[in-house]
Amino acid sequence: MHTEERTFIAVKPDAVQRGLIGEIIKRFETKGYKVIGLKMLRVSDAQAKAHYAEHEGKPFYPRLIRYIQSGPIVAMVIQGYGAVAGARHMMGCTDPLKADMGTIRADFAQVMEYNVVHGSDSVESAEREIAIYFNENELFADGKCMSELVIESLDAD
Ligand code: IDP
Ligand code: MG
Repeated sequence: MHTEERTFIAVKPDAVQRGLIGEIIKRFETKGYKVIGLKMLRVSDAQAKAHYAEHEGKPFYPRLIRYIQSGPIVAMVIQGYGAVAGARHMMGCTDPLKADMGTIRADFAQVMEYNVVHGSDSVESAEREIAIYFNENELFADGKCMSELVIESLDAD
């Protein structure tokens, strides 16, 4: 049986500051992924540490923690078929200089220290990262599609 995946996406502080929230969300929505969770927040010390635990000890780690806490982020969970790899493909690789043209990082960023967007790199990371930022009751995966809603409301009359 085919099942949809969900993945954690963050519009990073530089992109929020530059007014790119809508542009970035739009990319994922127009691809067809469903936004099932969305919030703006300041990343706490504990969240930053948990999110980037795999990078602790690397030379860029202190700067990365400062970056993710340098202003509010927009955290979201999106859902769709192959959404983890699909979203990563749409983001482009970590270094915007090497990202394929047309990807979010190639189109909106110059350097990897400010690469505008985060996306989980596996289904396991996605579930771990979602839990850092969202409670399950903040996710809305069971929404009916528009045509169902229209039929329901027309039938109700
Ligand atoms: P990803 O965001 O493409 O998954 P990761 O290797 O998980 O890339 O690194 C997390 C974030 O840390 C990157 O998005 C980038 O902002 C930053 N970063 C990664 N590698 C470097 C580096 O070599 N120098 C500076 N910043 C880096
Ligand atoms: Mg990563």
